[in-house]
Amino acid sequence: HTPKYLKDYRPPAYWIDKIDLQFDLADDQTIVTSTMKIRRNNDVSDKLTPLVLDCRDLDIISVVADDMVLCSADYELTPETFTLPRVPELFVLEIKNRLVPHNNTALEGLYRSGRTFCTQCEAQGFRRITCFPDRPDVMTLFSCIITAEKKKYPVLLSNGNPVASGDLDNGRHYVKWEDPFKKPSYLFALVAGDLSCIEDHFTTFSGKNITLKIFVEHENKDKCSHAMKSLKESMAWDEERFGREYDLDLYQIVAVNDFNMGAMENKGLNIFNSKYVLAKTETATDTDFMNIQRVIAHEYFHNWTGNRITLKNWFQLSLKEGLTVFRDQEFSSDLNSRAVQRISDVRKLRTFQFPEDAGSMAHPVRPESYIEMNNFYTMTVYEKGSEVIRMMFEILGRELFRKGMDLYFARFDGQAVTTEDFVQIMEEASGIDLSQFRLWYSQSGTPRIKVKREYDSANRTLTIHLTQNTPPDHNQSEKKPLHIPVKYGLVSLSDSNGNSEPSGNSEPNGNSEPHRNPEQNDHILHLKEQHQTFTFNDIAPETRPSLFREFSAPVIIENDFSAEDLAFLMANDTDEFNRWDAAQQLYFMELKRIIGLLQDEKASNPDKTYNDMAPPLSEHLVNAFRESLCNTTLDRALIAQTITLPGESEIAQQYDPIDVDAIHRARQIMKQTIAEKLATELDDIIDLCSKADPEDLSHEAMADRSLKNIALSYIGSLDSTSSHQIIHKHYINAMNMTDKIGALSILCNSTCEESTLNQALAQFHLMWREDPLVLDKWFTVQASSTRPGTLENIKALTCHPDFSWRNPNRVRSVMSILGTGNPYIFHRKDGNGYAFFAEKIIQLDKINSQIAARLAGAFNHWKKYDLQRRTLMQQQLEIMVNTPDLSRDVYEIVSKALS
Ligand code: DPP
Ligand code: ZN
Repeated sequence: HTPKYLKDYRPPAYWIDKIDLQFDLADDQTIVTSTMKIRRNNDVSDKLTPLVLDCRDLDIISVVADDMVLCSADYELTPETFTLPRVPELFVLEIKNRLVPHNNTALEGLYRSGRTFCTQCEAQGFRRITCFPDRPDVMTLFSCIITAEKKKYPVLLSNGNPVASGDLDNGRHYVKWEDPFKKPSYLFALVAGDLSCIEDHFTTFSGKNITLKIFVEHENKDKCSHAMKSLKESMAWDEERFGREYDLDLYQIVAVNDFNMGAMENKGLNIFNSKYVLAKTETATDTDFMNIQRVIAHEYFHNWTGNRITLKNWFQLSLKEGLTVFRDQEFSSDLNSRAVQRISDVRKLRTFQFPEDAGSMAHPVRPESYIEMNNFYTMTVYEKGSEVIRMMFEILGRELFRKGMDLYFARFDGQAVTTEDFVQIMEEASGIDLSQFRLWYSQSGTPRIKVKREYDSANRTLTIHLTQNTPPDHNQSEKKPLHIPVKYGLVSLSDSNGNSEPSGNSEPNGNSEPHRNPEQNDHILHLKEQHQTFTFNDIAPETRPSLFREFSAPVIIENDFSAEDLAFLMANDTDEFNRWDAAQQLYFMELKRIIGLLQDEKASNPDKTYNDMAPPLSEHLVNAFRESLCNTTLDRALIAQTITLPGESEIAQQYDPIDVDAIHRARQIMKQTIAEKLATELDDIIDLCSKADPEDLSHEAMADRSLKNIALSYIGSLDSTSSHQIIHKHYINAMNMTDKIGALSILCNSTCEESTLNQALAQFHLMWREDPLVLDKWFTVQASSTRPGTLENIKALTCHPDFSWRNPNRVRSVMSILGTGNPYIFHRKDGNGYAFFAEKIIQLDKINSQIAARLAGAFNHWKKYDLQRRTLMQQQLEIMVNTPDLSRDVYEIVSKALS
């Protein structure tokens, strides 16, 4: 399990100009024949340089080099490499090998999902199909002939265009595909199955007519229209916003049930987890609909940012992922609500990326080493990577950023490049120096920004001191100051536009001039030093600065705001994101106060449990909450976001050690108090928001449902039969999945009678047992519960006849929820949560190591807990790391956690 390092990168020794693949598919085995035109890379190799191809446990049948049949003594085969010691400068190599796809439970390479054959090659799955230089900088022309029994596998697909097809003997048939674009092997795809197809068309801006096809199992044909609509929206948006036109005549999407990732951007043949394709209002929630739109767009956008321009090596993953996430976030913002989109993206970043950046797997956006590449498809590479692009977008401004993108496409089309190439292009297009900015790619950790204000009433000046500090970690023992764009406004009652420029600075240590983007209303302060001071003149006394508007940098902000300042910003800030954030800060402040009171009470009464304590909530918080709830002018989707409390994991980040039980209890007290004090207001809102047509997917209808369901969750938190009856009634009357699962999830977290809950769950199961995606939700709501007995129920769920360790969605619906979504249960003080979890990781590792490694990440923060929990988690990590034949995936995660 040795690491690979960025510093060891060397260009490939040989190029593969062309590969012709043939797959002979049958139920028991598949024969793969690969014919490669190989050319020495004379820049780095000579005739003594051996040809080393990647492979992974391949069963080779025959090898032919330039028509010469080789015997096994002529080549060297190890589990991971195929080597020919001496080869000519230019030659043809044919390798035949045997695969058994139905035994492939890792779901990498060629495998079966139900009765369908499919592939997943990113990052290094192609080497499980055939011997090849399986690295993204080897770009090759692919053709692919697929043969299979016609009746069982009428649909045979690969990348590019179909160029020939026909019937063969024995009821078999074939289709030949050719992809006119060179591509790295990770973008290869093949599908064979008995599938339905829905078809549509898109006319590009140059008038080209593109055929769009979505392939699904026959029974799902009525669930594709939203995905198709989203695809057309994506194609139009990429033309409009980035001038990018689609380049083949055909765009195909296939939905499969067994898939490790969300979806895969294979050239001309995207393969999707069915979760991100299939939807109708009876079976999918509003969130599902939004996610489908986003993921369809994301994979489509990869055609330019990822496929046409690809990666020089896997360390550059964020070049395509960070950029493509930025593009899909912008797409979702343009099509839906920008503020709501930003809030949900930031919530995701804070809940998942910030802890990753502070834990044992912390790594820079451009990592410098990996043991298993699959472990680096992370929140840091994706979400922080997108924030880094977003900061460049803010620093350059919309127009210069677009100019940079145009130049990027023009310069690097058809090439495999690096994040450094991207930053250089942005500098070239804009003339802006990004040398310090580059640190965002190489330095890990979340910067903390301390804000201190000083108001001089005699001179009417407001001075803001900003101090940045990134805690050291195993990547860098000393962190340099970053270039941080601070988008800001000044909020006062007289000038609620909040636009004022700071005057020159008096501090000696290099304070920058304010920079203004002509096309933007907000100003940006450029924080580049560790400490910088900005002074604003002629400022009214009640003015508050609104900093990091729209969350202009992925940092932790430590404000000096009082509850009163926050209430003021909640009411008056023109930046919708910061209004929401002010509310969140206010909740945090109150939660921390309550947690402190709980801990104090426990310290003086060690026998008491937190459940017996109920310190009262501050009146100002209830009032602020009431004002948000009853705001009749605001978008209801924003109200829903505003009245959603920070989650337990987000609160936990503010503590070391983390007191899981106090955090849970404080949040519960807050919910219950609000539910009691604002019962009438909540009831009114629920009524008001219950009028939307259950099939309506407009923003307003979705907003109403989200506000109604969050309001219901407050009611459901009360320990009273009448409130349980209200939720139950909503469950019974729900006319779409959003409302159905919303109410069921509230019931699962309530103190309602066991029989009521069991009856509802049984009814739901009976209704949806045939629909795997809906059944996932049934598992998830139960695994998310904080009722007593949840861990025992989760254990039982993993033995349920409908549970399978082979299906990643099903595993995630229970295990990921327990490991990352339900801290109160996972961190049970007796350690049973940890023991169960580790045992299952070890078992799952034999089936699907990629998913097992994901789960193992739940232990990454073990050092942040109290001694008892820490010891228990450490024990489980030791058990895992000492397991014989542990995969390198899980090994990397647990060994890094222990080190
Ligand atoms: N398919 C994954 C994604 O699009 C990996 N490329 O993010
Ligand atoms: Zn992607």
